Formats: sequence, C-alpha cells, structure tokens
Amino acid sequence: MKEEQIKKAYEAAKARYAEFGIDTDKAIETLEHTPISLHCWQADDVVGFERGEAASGGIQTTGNYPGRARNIDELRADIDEVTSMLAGPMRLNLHETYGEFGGKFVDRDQVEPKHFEGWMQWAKERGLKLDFNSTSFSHPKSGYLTLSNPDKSIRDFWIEHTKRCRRIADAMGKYQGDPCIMNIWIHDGSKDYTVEKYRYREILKNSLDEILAEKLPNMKSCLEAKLFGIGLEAYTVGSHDFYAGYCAKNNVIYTLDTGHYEPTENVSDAVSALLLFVPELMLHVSRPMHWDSDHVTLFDDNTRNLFVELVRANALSRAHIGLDYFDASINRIGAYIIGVRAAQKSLLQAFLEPLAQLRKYEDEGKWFERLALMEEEKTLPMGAVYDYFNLKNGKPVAEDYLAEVEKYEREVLSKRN
Ligand code: RNT
Ligand code: ZN
Repeated sequence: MKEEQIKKAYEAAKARYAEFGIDTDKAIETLEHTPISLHCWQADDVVGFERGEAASGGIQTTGNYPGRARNIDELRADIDEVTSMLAGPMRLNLHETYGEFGGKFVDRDQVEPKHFEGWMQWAKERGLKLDFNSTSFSHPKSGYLTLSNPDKSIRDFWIEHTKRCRRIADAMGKYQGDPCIMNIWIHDGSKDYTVEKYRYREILKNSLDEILAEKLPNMKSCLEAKLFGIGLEAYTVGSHDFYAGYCAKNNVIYTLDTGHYEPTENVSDAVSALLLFVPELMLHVSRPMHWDSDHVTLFDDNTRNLFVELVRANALSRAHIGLDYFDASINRIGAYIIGVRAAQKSLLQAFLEPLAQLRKYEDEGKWFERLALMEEEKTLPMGAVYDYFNLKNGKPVAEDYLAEVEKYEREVLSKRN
C-alpha cells in the first residue's frame, strides 16, 4: 500500500471517530503499549527439545506442512522473523520442554533456571520479555493423572516439576525486571465415567496448595481450566468451576482459553464474571472449531467480544494477553502473523468503541439506539487506523507481509526437510 494513501485514509478515520469523541492517536498509543505473548509452540507443533516427539496428553497437532522448527536455533530464527513483521510489544511464552538442555536428557523433576539462561539472554537482547509454562504432557509419567494422581510417587514427580518451573519463572522475571507469567495447565481427566471426581479434585487442590505456597516475587502463577482433553472426554479434574473456585479463594490468576468452552457458549461473558473475584486474567486467545481444535486466531466475533469485554470492564491492565494455537497445516510463520494481527485488530476496535455514547443510550433506556450504534460501529474505519499503526511503526501494512512470509519460506523453511 502507498504511504500517501494510508495517511489520507487515517486522517479521514480520525475525523470520523472524533465525531464520537474518540481519539485515534490515543488508541494507537495504547496498542503500542499492549504486549502480546507469542506462544513458542506454534513454530514446532508443540514438540519441544526434550524428546523430539509429537505432543500427547490431551492435546494434538494436526497437519504436516513443511518447515517445522527442529531445534532451538531454528525456533529462534522463526521468532525473529515473526517479530520483524509485527508492530507493538511482543513477549515470548516458553514451555518447560523448550529448555536448552545441551544435548543431554534432563527430566522434568531435574530442570533448573540454568537451562533457560540462554533464552533469557537471547530475549533480553531483543527487548522481549519471557513468560513460562510447566509441561505435564508428552511424558511417560503423564498418564491420565499428574498433579491429581493418587499414586504419591507420580504426584510428587509433577509437584517437584511444577515447583521447579515456578523458580525458573521467578529467575526469568528477575532477569528481565518484569514479572514472568507462568501458566499451569494439566490435562488430568478420565476417558470414561469415573466415580472418583471429588477425590481427584481434592488431591489437585492439595497439590496446588503445596506448589503455590512458595513465595516468589518475580513471577505470577495462573491456572488454566479446560472442558476436556483428547482421550479424556468424560471428566476434567481442572474444570472451570474447580479453578474459578480455587483462584477466587486463593487470589490466583485465572487463565481463560477461548478454546476451552462449549461450542455455543459466549466465552467473553466470563471476563466480567471472573474479574470481580480473581486478581487478573491470563488470556489464551485461540479458535476452536467444533472443539478445542487450536486453529489460528482470527478477527472474529469471539476474539472481538473478548477484548471488548475487557475494555468495557476497564481491565486492560489486569489481563495478560497470549496466543495459544498450533496449526501444522499452513505456513507456521504466517499463522503467527495472522493471529497476532487478529488480536491487535480486536483490541484496537475495542479501544475505538463509542462507549460513552452507548452507555448514555443504555442509561436512558434507548435500546434501539444502542443496538443501532453497535451495528454501525462494526463498519467504522478501524482498518485505516490499524494500517496507520503499522506504517507508523515501520512494519508491513495490510497484505504487504505476505511477500516477506513467502520469501522466508523459499529461503529458509523449504530447506529444512
Ligand atoms: C491445552 C491448553 C494449553 C496448551 C499449551 C501448549 O488445551 O490450552 O494452554 O495449549 O500449554
Ligand atoms: Zn491454552
């Protein structure tokens, strides 16, 4: 797109939004200060560097598009490529299985901050902050139950793992001078009906109590609820009710993954309900198709409503935004860009909502007017503002990034097989 044209369109958009008293420059500035945490696992189909095997344990990646990152250097090169095309601050979200193990096998109950020192340095050189995740899937001891396992030896193995991960996150947070957000998701559940629902949940509660007892000032823990995992369809120990209760009672951050709800459920409704009782939210912005399929995040109603609810609740500062999907059927670099841009567009549209006017209509009982304006707002020129945001930050505008993704595929990804 031509610079001249982008600027002209932006000026027109700015004037249009000003009619509602909305300052587009301010919205852009807010976007420039809203980090999005890139999930490292889109680059390599959630394989990691521990044992080089496909993910198992409740989740599954589908597709075999060529060019998967096979080692730490390739993964880093891919992340560099991705961030080179994106405006606005990014973070990088690592799983424990992406440690720098130096060719040795380091089991989950042996992992230490030193296995992530290389990542910390690498990230700092790029101005990227790190987030972290314990990894209880894809391991011989994963089975159906980890932290909720009645077998003490298996349970203790995972408790030890999760404790160590929290210390790694704390080391990262200290190094980067900004809290590292550590997510705990476990796949624990049952394929078929179980008569021990209460028992497993009670065990999980006790395991979490033990894990979270250690005070670590440079990290924040969050707990991710889920509907069900693959092969674990009948029961999920860490359900929404379980974690909503746990997080509310213990003042822990709740992770809301947009793929972890019933297909007809309005996920965004959970934002205001949870925020009244938990300190903060971690968002895993994803796209479920029929189930938790982890398709690439899009600028769709689900994503838009999520951020609109966050802004309406005036809670942007209480949310950590991360992406979570793994599509192995298309160019993985492109998948990152589509997802980040979709999240940014959704955020921007939420910042640009004529909220004062909508609230006024609502207070006055003018419901036709409220509905009409909500319809009109959908086609306000947000795209011109987003284009200008990218131009201003020296990044490709609109579809201009396609050529770069294709070039990287030709020159780098296609040589990997
Ligand atoms: C799984 C959860 C979890 C994972 C990552 C890899 O259903 O969404 O967040 O996707 O930890
Ligand atoms: Zn998730």
